[in-house]
Amino acid sequence: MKCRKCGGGAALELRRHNAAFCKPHFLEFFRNQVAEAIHRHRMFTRDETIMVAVSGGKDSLALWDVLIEQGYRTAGLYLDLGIFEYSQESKAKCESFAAAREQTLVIERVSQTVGAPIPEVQKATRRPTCSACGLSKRYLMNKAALEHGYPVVATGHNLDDEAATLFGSVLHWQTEALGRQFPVLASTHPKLARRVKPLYRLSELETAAYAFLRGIDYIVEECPFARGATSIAHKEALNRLEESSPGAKHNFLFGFLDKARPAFERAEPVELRECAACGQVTTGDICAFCKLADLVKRRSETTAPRPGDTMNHGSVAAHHPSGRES
Ligand code: Q46
Ligand code: ZN
Ligand code: ZN
Repeated sequence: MKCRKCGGGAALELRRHNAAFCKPHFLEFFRNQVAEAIHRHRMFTRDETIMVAVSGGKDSLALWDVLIEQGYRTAGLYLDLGIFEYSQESKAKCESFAAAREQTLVIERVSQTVGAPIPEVQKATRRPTCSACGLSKRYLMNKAALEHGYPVVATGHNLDDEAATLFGSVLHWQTEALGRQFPVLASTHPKLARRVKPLYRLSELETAAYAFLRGIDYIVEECPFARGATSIAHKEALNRLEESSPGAKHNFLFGFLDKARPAFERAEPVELRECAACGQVTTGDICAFCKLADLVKRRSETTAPRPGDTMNHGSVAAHHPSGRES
């Protein structure tokens, strides 16, 4: 295999592009794809400071790395979800990444705002863990951006993530979600930060290769709740399609963005107001996050201490099952 650009030995073959690249030319390809995403969708300018939401995984750290390297002003945001050892290890990766590059890292603890770590929040809702987690993450990202004065939040969603989300929405014909699926979500209210996905043109394989070639130390383990999540099943189905027909994922996502999405866009923007409890933006009186936090609070008040519990007050739900706050 030879590099398409220089004819030297290739480090990576990209079947969907019918091309192979050596290390420097792959890194150039990666940066160009990110630059194209930023430019095409006017994601941000060099005058803005971008808050990069990092999980400690390859995608978000690759994103932060490429933005720093391209000279953008950035700050990291790590949301500590309180998910056992996974959260401790992923936080440590983000902290050492930020320290090595002398970047600001804002850390927000979910247990502080919601009243309990994610595994306990799930018990209060009795809905899939990822739905309470996703809601909390979106809320806290926006809250942190507002409080720290950052106009835009960038996430590490890649082409595989976006294609899997699209596949899930199409399977259930979730037309609202289809209308919202886009690499940029504009700020439609002074209290809403813009949300952007500069890696949407790059596959998971490509972000992994970038992280490896740049020597980024990321957490390889997935969140324990990712196992069995429907999004994983959707990714596997798309990977099988991709194997027999390279470029299928790309065509599925890009075809939707170019040709189908306008049909799902709302003619009228939704009316937004401020939550009566927390002041963040919502469509009702009380936002979904405050309702969730209230549910967690009520559960912790009614949860009677079990035999063997060392605590004799009603805050069992606010603690890690192992007795250690993460
Ligand atoms: S962190 Fe949260 Fe994910 Fe874990 S609980 Fe689900 S949504 S899988 S990206
Ligand atoms: Zn080359
Ligand atoms: Zn609220």
